[in-house]
Amino acid sequence: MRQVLLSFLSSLLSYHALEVDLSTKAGVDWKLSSCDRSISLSAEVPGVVHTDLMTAGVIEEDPYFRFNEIKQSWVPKEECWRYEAILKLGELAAEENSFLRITGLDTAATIFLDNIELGKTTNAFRTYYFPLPLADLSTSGSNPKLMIEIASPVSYPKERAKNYPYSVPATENYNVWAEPTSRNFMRKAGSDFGWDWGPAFLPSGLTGSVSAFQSLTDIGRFEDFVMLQSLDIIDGASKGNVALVPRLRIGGVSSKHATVIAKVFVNEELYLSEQIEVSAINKPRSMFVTQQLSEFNLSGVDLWFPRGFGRPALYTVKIQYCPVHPISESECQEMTKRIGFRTVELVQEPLESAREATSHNVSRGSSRSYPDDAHPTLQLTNPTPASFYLKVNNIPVFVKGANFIPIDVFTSRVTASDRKYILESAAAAHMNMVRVWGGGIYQPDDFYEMADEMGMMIWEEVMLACALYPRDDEFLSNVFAEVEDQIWRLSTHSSIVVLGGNNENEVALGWFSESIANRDLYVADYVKLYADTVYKAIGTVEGHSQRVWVDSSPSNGLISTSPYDKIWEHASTELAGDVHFYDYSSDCENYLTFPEAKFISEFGYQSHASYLAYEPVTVTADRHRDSEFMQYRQRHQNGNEQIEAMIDRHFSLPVECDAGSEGRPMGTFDQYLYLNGIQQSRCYETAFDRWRQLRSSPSAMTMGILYWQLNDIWQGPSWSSMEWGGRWKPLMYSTRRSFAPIVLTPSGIPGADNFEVWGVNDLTKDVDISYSVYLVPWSASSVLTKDQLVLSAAQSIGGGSSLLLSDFDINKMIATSADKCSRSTCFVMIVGECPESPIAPAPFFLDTFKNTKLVSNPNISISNIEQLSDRSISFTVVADVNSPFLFLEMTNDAKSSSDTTGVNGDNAGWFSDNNFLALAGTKYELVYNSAVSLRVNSFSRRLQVRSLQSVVTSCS
Ligand code: BMA
Repeated sequence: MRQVLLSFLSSLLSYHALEVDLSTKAGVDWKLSSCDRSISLSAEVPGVVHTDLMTAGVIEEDPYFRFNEIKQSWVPKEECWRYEAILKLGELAAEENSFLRITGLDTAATIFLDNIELGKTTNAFRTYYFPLPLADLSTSGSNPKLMIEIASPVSYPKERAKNYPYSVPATENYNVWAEPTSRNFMRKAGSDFGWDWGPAFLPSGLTGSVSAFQSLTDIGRFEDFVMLQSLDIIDGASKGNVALVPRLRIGGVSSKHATVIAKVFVNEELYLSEQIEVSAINKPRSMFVTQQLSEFNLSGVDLWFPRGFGRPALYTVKIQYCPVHPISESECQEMTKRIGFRTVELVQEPLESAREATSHNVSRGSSRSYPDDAHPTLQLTNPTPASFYLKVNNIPVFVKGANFIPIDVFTSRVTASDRKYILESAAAAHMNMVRVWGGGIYQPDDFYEMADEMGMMIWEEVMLACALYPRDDEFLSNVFAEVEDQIWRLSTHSSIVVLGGNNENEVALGWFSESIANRDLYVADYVKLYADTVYKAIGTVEGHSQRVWVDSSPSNGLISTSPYDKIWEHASTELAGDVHFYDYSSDCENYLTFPEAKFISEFGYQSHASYLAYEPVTVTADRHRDSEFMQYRQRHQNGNEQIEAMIDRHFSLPVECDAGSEGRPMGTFDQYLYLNGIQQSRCYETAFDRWRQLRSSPSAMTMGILYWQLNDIWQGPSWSSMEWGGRWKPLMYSTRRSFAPIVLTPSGIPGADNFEVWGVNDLTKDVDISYSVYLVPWSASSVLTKDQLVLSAAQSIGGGSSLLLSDFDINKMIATSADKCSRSTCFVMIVGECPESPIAPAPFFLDTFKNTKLVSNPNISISNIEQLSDRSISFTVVADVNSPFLFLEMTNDAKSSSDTTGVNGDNAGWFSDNNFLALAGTKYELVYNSAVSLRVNSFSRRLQVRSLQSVVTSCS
C-alpha cells in the first residue's frame, strides 16, 4: 500500500487522524468568485455567498434592511459561484482509500479536483463521498485545487421544471420577487425561495462540513449508528427492559475486504464486541455500507419522558470501530450518543360519540396567494370520527407546542446557542413539542441533542412542503438518499416522536388546477414519493416501529399503518387526523370559530414585528402602517388588511392628533404595532383555552395544539410568537400562561348572556384546586375584595382531564353586583390555587375594548431593580389603576441597535410574566431573563412599560 499523506494529517487527533478538516477554521484558505470572475474574494467555509459578500463589503448593508432583499437579488441570479481552495498534499495517497466528504452543499454543484470532475451534487440535505483520484494528479504536483461550482438557484430549478414532461405546481408566495421559483425541482430549503413570512435570498454556499478522509486499513469512515429498540415497560411505567440492535453506517469503504471489531458500551460498560467484515465490493465506492450487530439487552432502564411527564433519562452509548489489526491506535474510530428509551404510539380509535357532520370546513379558506377557485370546499361525505393522540410510555400526552421555521435565512450565522435559546423559550412557555416544519431545513445535531435532554418532543418533517413534486427516477433516488442520510443522523434521538412525510402536500392536491383536473396522475406521484420513496428509505434505516409515521400533515388519519392505505379525501377534517386551521374572517375571540378537532398541528393569525424590531431595519419614512415598506414586507396576500380588521373588531385603532409635516407621528405606528401584538395573543388564547377545554369531550377529544409559528426568519409580519432577534411577542407570554399544566379558563361568546369557567389538568394525577371568581370595576382602586366576589369554590380535577367548573349568568351577576357594574365598566377575574402547580389569574372581558371604559393615567411604576445573576434581574411593577395588557419591553441597546447580524443577540430574553392585566395597586414581582450578560443600569435605561391606556384613540 502506498503511504498516504495529506499533509494536514500529521498534526491530527485520534479519531480524526484519518480525517482532514477543510474548513476555514482549520486553516484552509478558501476563495470565492462569481462565474465570470468579476468578483473575487476570501470565503469562509462553512458559510454562504451572501455573508462572504458582506464581509468583503461587496454587499454593504444588512440584507434585512429595508428593501435590500430586492437590491441583493443579483446574488442568486449569478450564473454560478465558485469556491476554490488549494489542498496541500504531501505524498500521493492510495487512491483506494481517499475520499472527499461534504455535507450541506447548497445546492446544485459540480466538484473538480484540478481539472478532474469528481461529481455533481443536487441536494443540500445529503452527505456526499467522492473518491479522490489521487493517482491522476501526478501532473499537477502535490497541491491540487479543489473547486466547487454552484449553479444559480434561480435558474437551475426552472430549467428542470421546463424539461419535465408535465406541470408540477408549487404554491407561489405573494409579493416575492423570485416567483414563480419552481422550488419543488430543487432539494434546497423551500423557504430560501421566499415564503408567506419570509424573504427570497436563495443563498448558495458550503453550509456543512468539507473534509478529506483516508483509511489506511480499508475500514472506511464510521459515519453513524442507529440503535433499534424494543421496549417492555415495567415497574408501574417508570422503567423498562429493552432489547437493542445496533446498526452501523460506514462511508468511504474501499473495494478490499476489511475486518473490523465493533464494541458497544453503555454508560462505559462493555455490552457487545463483535467482528464484522466491510467492503464496497460490487458497490460504487461513493456509497455507504450498513452492518448490523447482534441484539443485546438492558434491564431495568429508566425511561425517557417528555416534559411534564417525568425525567427524560438518557444513557451514554459509545461504539468503537477498529480494524482487527490496527496499524496504530489512531485507526480506531468511535462515536458516542446519548440515547433514551421510550415507546410512542398514535392512538386512532373510533369515536362513537363524535358528530356525524360538521359545520366547520377545516380547509385553508382563501389565505393563499393563488386564485380562490383553486380551493374547492371539501364536502365531508363519509367522515369516520376517530381519536388522534400520542401515547408515550403508554401515557396519553396532550401535545402543546408550535411550529419551528429556520432561525435565519443565512444558516451559517445561526449558532448552537441561538437554537438553544429558542428551545429554552419553548420550554419556558410550557411547550412539550416543536414541529420542525417541512419547508425549511433539517436542524443540526445539537438541536435534537438539546431536545433529548429537555424532554422536548419533536415532530420532524421531511423537507417537502406546500407543493406537488416530480417523480422522475433521478428526483426519487435523490430524495431516497436524502431521507436515508437524515434518518441515520436523527434516528437515535428519543425526542423525535413523529416523522412526517411532508407539510400539506396531500391537501395541496386540491389547490392546483392541474391536480384537480388530473387527480390520478398526481395521486400516483404522491404515492411514489411518500410511500415508495420516503417511507421505504426510513424503513431501510430504522424500520417502522421506532416512532409514529404520518405521511402528510394535515391528514384525515390513517386507516391502517400501511402507507398505501389512505383515505384520499378530506385531508383536513375535524373528525379525524390532524388539522391546519386558518380563518381570517371570523371573530378569533369567539371560541366557536375553532373546530372541535382532534389535533391541531397548525393554526394562527399574523402580527407585525414590534416597533423595536422594525427600528433598525427602517428609516422614519417607513414607520407608518401603510408605508411602502409595510406593504413590501407583507408576503401573505391581504395580510395587512386582515390584521387591521382583526384589531378593529375589538380595539379602537390609534389616531393621529398632531401629524406634523413628516406625516403620522411615530407614536401612532408604535401603538398600532403594540395593539397588533396584543390582538394576536387574544386570538390564540381563545383557541388554546377552547381546545384544552375539549380534551375530555367524548366527541372532540382534542389532544394536541401546535400553533403556527414559533419563531421568525426576519423582521416582518408573520404568525410568530418570537421575533427575529429573540424578543418574545405578547403571544409568547400569553402562551406561557395558557399552556401551564393546570389552568382555569373562561369560555364565553362575546356579548352572550353567560360564560363558563373550566379547569384543565394535564398532570397524570388528580389535583385539588380552589378558585374564586370576582366581578371587578375597571375603576376600582382596591381589587379582589369581598364585595367583588361572585363565587368561591373547591374542586378536584382528574389527571389528564378537563372539567366544567361553573356557569354564570352575566346579566344576573351584573344586576346583583355591589358596584353597579355594567359590561363596559367591569371585568371578571378568575383566580385559583393548586398545590401541584401555580395557576395564572385569568380575566374574562364582558365587552370589547372599544366600549370598555378604562381609567386613564395608570401611572405604572418600576422599583426594586436588583441583579439576581449575570443574566437575570428582578424588579417590581405596580399600576395605580387596572391596566390591561401591561407590556414590558427592552428597547434596543444604543450601541448595538444597528448591528442586526446577531440572530439572538442583545435583545433576546424574556420576562417571567408580561402582557397581563395588572390589577390596581398589586405588586408584581417579576424577573427578566436575558440571553446575554446584563447589568442593572443598562436594564433600567432600556426598560419600557405601557398598557392599553397608552394607546391614543381620540384627540379630544
Ligand atoms: C401553513 C404552513 C406554512 C405557512 C402557514 C401560514 O401552511 O405550512 O406554509 O407559512 O401555513 O400560511
